[in-house]
Amino acid sequence: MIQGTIVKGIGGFYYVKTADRVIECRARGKFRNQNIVPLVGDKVDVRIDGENGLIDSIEPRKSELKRPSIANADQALIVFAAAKPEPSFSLLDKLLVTSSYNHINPIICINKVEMVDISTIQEMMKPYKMAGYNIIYTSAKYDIGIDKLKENLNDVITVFAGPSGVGKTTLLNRVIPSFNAKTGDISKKTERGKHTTRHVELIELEDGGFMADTPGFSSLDIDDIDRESIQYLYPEFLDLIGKCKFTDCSHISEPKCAIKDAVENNIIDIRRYNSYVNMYKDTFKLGGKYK
Ligand SMILES: Nc1nc2c(ncn2[C@@H]2O[C@H](COP(=O)(O)OP(=O)(O)O)[C@@H](O)[C@H]2O)c(=O)[nH]1
Ligand SMILES: [Mg+2]
Ligand SMILES: [Zn+2]
Repeated sequence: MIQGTIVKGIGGFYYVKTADRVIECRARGKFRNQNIVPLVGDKVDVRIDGENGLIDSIEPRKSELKRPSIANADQALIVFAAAKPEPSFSLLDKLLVTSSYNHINPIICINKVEMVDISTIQEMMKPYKMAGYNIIYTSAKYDIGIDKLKENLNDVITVFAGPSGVGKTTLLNRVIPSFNAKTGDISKKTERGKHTTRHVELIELEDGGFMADTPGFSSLDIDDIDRESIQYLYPEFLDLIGKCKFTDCSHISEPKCAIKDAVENNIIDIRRYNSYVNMYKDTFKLGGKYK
């Protein structure tokens, strides 16, 4: 039996990357009987049978995304452009919250940095730096920050997130030069349809680890998040939760709220706090859950 990671699945065949090669595999019948569908990203045990293999067991998944369909993603590289298109901070916050909720570590990547004055970009990203997020500044076009980005991708499975046109495919081509994916023009807004039909593939990085080749998906498909859980998905809140006057404080309108105090004292950025309030209030429109 050898161990490997499923890097591609097409028509009942699974391609499993082992230490030294990729093996074409079928899955054992028992999975179908148990209603288990092997996913790209699954860590599996393979029984070798001549040239081919048979997937014998699947390790429990650390994370699971539905769209793109991928197991065990460790990280989400959340890409926005410094300009063209202008970043949407509400979408950024949503992607941060949903990736953390799915136990996927978020990294923020601001691409196209050559288009905007660096001090303007840093000011723009200050709330996220204060919150403790890992932020990488890149220009895929001018090869800025690519080495730093690569360092952050070693040994783990990374998926892209972010709107289309920000440079995800261009970054992927920079990080893995042997992989030649098509970049799109901002004007082409046909991407969604394409993504839902295509197969996810994991591309191996030079120094170990994998990147999913899915192009722009602008929301991670998630299970519903309870209203009370949202606060735990804002990392800069964590030390203060439980220190409000009311133990079940929602940090919206209660008196003596530790979170609101921190906002007053510029320890928590007001933009992030407002984003929390919006997300919290949105759950009332959505029947109690954030979707
Ligand atoms: N100015 C500039 N343009 C870039 C940069 N990275 C990508 N682009 C351009 O942005 C457009 C969208 O890139 P693409 O990689 O297809 O974006 P995706 O939709 O996120 O995959 C293309 O025309 C790229 O050439 C960059 O760092 N600077
Ligand atoms: Mg793309
Ligand atoms: Zn509070």
